[in-house]
Amino acid sequence: MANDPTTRHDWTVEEALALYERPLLDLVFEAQSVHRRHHKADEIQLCTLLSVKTGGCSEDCGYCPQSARHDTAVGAERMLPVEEVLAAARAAAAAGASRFCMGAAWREVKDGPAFERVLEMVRGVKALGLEVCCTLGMLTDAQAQALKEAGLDAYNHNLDSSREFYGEIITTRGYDDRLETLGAVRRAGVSVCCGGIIGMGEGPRDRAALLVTLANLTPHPESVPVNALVPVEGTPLAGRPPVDPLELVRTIAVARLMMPRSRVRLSAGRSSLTREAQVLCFLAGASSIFYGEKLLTTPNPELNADDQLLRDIGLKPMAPQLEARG
Ligand code: SAM
Ligand code: DTB
Ligand code: SF4
Repeated sequence: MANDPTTRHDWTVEEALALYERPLLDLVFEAQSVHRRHHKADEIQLCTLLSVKTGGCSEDCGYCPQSARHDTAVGAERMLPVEEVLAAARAAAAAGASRFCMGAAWREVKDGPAFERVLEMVRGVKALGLEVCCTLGMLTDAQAQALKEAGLDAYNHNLDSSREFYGEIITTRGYDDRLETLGAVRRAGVSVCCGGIIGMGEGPRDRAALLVTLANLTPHPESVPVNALVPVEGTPLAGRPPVDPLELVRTIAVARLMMPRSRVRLSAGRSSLTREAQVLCFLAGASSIFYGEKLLTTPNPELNADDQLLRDIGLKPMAPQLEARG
């Protein structure tokens, strides 16, 4: 019998690790069984990303090509004009995406013209009938509230790894800073999108501990992005060997079992996965992808390849889930 721990918030690392280490076919079977209880099995969410402010970031995240502390091919660029962002959002909607996510290479949001411009982007994207998401770094309660009032549906802010491993990757801000921003997002009534990265040199226990932190948030994050490290030349993690796709499958399956109602997103790293590995991730409970040729600064599969994959396996793009507006 599939075990269905719907809304537990008292997970231990030992329990999560025991799930992670189960025989793969049992784990995937159980994850798919739980998935089908809470989600439509033939639907996938397509989210399109756009970097609205690229590069020059003051943080030292070891994986990130946008950190000013790493010598990568990504330079500091100006913030995009609102019209250019809305043109990209219209194109994403026309291609079939239901959510549009805007990223900025900021440590934190600062009040002023740049934030005002983001609010305008949020209002504009929302008016196109898309779900709208942002990832802008740390936020205060007032900023989260302003984003909510502009129509923001979701905010992405990742914990990236376990509390223990986090310090190996980022030194310029702490785990508790991240949790504080997640609290501000939640208090403002914006959906929480929070996950991590695998393949940075962490072990199964770190992956289990990250999932425990996520699953013990009340309520669970509505979206859980699981990224495979995209190693970028010039970053400290450039030389990491590629993660075994089956580790990605296990991470997704355990996320699915621990947070049955959350949407688990197979996020960065799809360009280096075979179609078959991606299908296994879907079987393990992922039902969302980034759709568009570029993530923020690195390549993602071509639209044609993704369209073909979804057709071949019979998955249909989800429509935007917009809150009824009074
Ligand atoms: N600056 C904001 C922040 O850090 O919250 C928003 C943008 S940041 C690029 C969003 C997320 O992208 C990071 O938290 C990290 O999880 C993911 N990311 C960045 N570079 C990556 C890489 N090379 N491979 C996989 N994921 C990556
Ligand atoms: C998330 O978890 N993954 C996305 C999104 N949230 C913002 C970002 C992936 C970035 C990959 C590296 C790049 O393209 O710069
Ligand atoms: Fe800056 Fe975000 Fe990249 Fe970290 S992940 S360096 S905060 S853009």
